[in-house]
Amino acid sequence: MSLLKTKLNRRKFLAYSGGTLAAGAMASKFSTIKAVASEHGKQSKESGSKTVPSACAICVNKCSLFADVKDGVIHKLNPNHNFFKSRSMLCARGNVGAKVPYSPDRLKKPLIRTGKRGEGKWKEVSWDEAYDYIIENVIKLINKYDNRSSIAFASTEGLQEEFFRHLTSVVGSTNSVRHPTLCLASNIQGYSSVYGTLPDADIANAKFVVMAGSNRAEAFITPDTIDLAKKHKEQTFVYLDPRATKSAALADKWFPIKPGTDMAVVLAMINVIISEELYDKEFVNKYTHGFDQLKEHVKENTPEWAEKESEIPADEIRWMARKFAENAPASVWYPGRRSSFTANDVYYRRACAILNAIVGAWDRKGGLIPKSGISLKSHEFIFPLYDRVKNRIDGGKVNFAADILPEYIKSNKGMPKDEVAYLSEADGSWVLFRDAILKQKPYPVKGMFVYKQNPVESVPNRSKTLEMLKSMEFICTIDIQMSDTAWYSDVVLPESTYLERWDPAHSLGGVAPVVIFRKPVIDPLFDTKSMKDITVDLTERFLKKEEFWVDAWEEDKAYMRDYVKTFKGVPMSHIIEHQLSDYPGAYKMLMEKGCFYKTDKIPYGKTLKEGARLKTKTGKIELASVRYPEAGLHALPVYQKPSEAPQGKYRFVVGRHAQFTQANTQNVPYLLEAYGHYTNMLWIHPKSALKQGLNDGDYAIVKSSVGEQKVKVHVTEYTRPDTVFYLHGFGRLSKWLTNVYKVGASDAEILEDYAETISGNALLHETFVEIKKA
Ligand SMILES: Nc1nc2c(c(=O)[nH]1)N[C@H]1C(S)=C(S)[C@@H](COP(=O)(O)OP(=O)(O)OC[C@H]3O[C@@H](n4cnc5c(=O)[nH]c(N)nc54)[C@H](O)[C@@H]3O)O[C@H]1N2
Ligand SMILES: Nc1nc2c(c(=O)[nH]1)N[C@H]1C(S)=C(S)[C@@H](COP(=O)(O)OP(=O)(O)OC[C@H]3O[C@@H](n4cnc5c(=O)[nH]c(N)nc54)[C@H](O)[C@@H]3O)O[C@H]1N2
Ligand code: SF4
Ligand SMILES: [Mo]
Repeated sequence: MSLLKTKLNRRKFLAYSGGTLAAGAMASKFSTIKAVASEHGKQSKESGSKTVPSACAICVNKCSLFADVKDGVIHKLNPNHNFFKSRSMLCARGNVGAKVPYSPDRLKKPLIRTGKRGEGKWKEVSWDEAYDYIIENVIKLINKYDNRSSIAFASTEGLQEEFFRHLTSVVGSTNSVRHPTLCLASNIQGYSSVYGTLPDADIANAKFVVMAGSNRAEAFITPDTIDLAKKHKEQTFVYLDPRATKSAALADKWFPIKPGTDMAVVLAMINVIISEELYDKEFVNKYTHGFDQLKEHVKENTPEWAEKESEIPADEIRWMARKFAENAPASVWYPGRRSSFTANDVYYRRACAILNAIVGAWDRKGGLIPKSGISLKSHEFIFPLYDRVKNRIDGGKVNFAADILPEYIKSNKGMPKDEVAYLSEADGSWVLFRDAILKQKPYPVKGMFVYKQNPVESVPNRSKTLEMLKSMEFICTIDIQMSDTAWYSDVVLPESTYLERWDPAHSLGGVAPVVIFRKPVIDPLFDTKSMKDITVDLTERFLKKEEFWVDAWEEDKAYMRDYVKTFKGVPMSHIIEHQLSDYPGAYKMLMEKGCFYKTDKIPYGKTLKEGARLKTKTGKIELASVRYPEAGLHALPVYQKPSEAPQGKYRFVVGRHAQFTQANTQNVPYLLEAYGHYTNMLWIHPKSALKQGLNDGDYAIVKSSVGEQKVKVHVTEYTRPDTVFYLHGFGRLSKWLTNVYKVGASDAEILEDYAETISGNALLHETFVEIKKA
């Protein structure tokens, strides 16, 4: 639904889903951190010891924790043993979180740029000065372009993100762009088209698990990572990845699959299961739609065909299919998380979902489990109706959408070429969004707020992102450190770290939902604020500017005044109490046990009960989609052969490491030391290294059509000869990230910017690179 179409239905529009209440240098780095901490200890008025419940914010998992604080200094963070989701674990990153507030590289005061953009000249200012600067610029831009949508809002999930989104609504822009189209948008779309939701997997009880491109041993998702590591005896774990990651080390079988061909394997498994009549007939009849179409569709997809595509032996595919059916319903083709892979990703994820469905491994012990949540009381979210607003810049038909499709997919009739078929109103599509800004089509967007996101490193094709930032007349970034995006901004606001602020309660969906929250473990060390306070302060100041509201309704202003009153006067603890008010005793449990849950048992079978409906058009599991053909897409997942690497080039893939979160924790000395190398390295197979004349430890230039980087060479059999890799988050541009500034190579710099046009997800595995000795 378009925001503009909501005029008639103005008070009903809950715009955003889930909105609740309303190296040698190393040693010296360590001592600096210790010095900052002990310095703070001297200053702190607190004395004695205390234990404070809160939650980690270093990655998406938000593990509940108890902090030990001594004399006002964080001594240690401990896992919360009540928090069953993480199975009583805080990972290495979570532990090192104790040092985050004391990092010498963190932001300490609001900053306004004084030199040229990206030159790194800043002046420290008061919050009042920063706010005045922001308000003046926002009003100037809205007036200049006569359009509130001329200001964009970019953000990544987190418990304070809802306040940032409120700021979006105050300014009144339709242009918000969030992290899903860099991460899991195609996964959500693919699974939802079959089940109406992206489910979780019951790894603890599954007997047969296949993970393809989900490196759970290094890319942590709780509880899956821990359950996999504690693998029970009856479990068989098969892992498909062009690289031998730590997950491969845990696996019973690892297949170095040819990148981009996973769907061929899934279709062949479906083919075997159907042709050998191993599927669950009763389940298929009762709960699914379109089985006959599916049967017809996969007729030609034999294991022998899939072997040619994927390079996994046909016999092994047959074995996987039979085992998958034999162990059902305790069988899982793991849905994974990041799916910003290749151009047929949505169809691929649909195929995975279908595989699980035909053996009846849905909503039953050991299978796929629909996500459930604990619904918290929320504030109705209102998007004010201003006159000076235009539709999203990346929405609807855009005449350049074909530019972001890789060549080989352009002939595929099931792929939209002039728009994103299922563009999320709140999330947008990052790659299209940036192109629309650069092309100034359909209108100019010249201002930008960025919250808890670092698009310079997160969006493929870094030079293009820099070009976009340079085209802006105003950029405000809210971060805890000088990210590369902050480095190119005009005003930088320092948020208090997660250990220094209250965050609202949040329900973590999963096989068994649980609510967490954040409470300050220590007082803010520097002149920082939470996003909530920043939003409230700015809303209050905007309210004083008559000229800002000329195109608003009186009731919108009243709503904003009410918002300020609610969030300014009321402590967060009261807000959390309100959020949990449907559950007697919940608030007390949250404060004492650090988390709130109704049960830690998985509620199997809710969607299989008589009369239950899934959120699909038929209410059933749609093996053949009813909606897709209406949108000009295929009803069934169609395989598209990926491009072969051009002569002398290699496919570049991305991935994670247990010590680092995205492009976020690389600057932390302890984690860099634990990683061991202090920099990232190019994984290249010995045969390919020989061809390129490279030895282990040499430096190489890795070049794509959009950029090049110099990187140290790591010759290893842990990657396929046609595939190369180096870790995300290095080769940074911000000089204030002192441990990683220009250390190693940036992957964003060399990734070509393709997108998948059903969900709008970026494609991070469609780049081929040349490699030469440096
Ligand atoms: N430690 C840590 N944990 C994290 C994060 C983090 O940054 N650090 N981030 C969190 C977030 S936001 C996300 S989205 C998840 C991401 O977690 P995952 O979804 O597991 O993503 P990646 O680590 O990116 O792993 C992708 C893997 O796919 C492989 N691969 C590449 N191409 C192909 C292919 O065509 N087929 C197959 N089968 N494999 C392929 C790559 O080699 C890589 O090992 O992790 C979450 N957890
Ligand atoms: N090349 C490449 N691109 C990728 C990926 C990849 O593997 N390779 N992975 C993709 C995936 S799966 C994802 S999810 C995205 C993630 O991309 P982003 O959402 O950009 O995430 P991060 O790189 O972790 O950057 C997060 C920023 O938030 C800041 N931050 C941390 N805590 C706080 C806080 O409490 N308050 C505020 N205000 N700021 C905070 C950090 O300092 C950092 O600058 O990247 C995607 N893009
Ligand atoms: S997995 Fe690690 S980094 Fe992520 S929230 Fe949990 S403890 Fe923190
Ligand atoms: Mo992600």
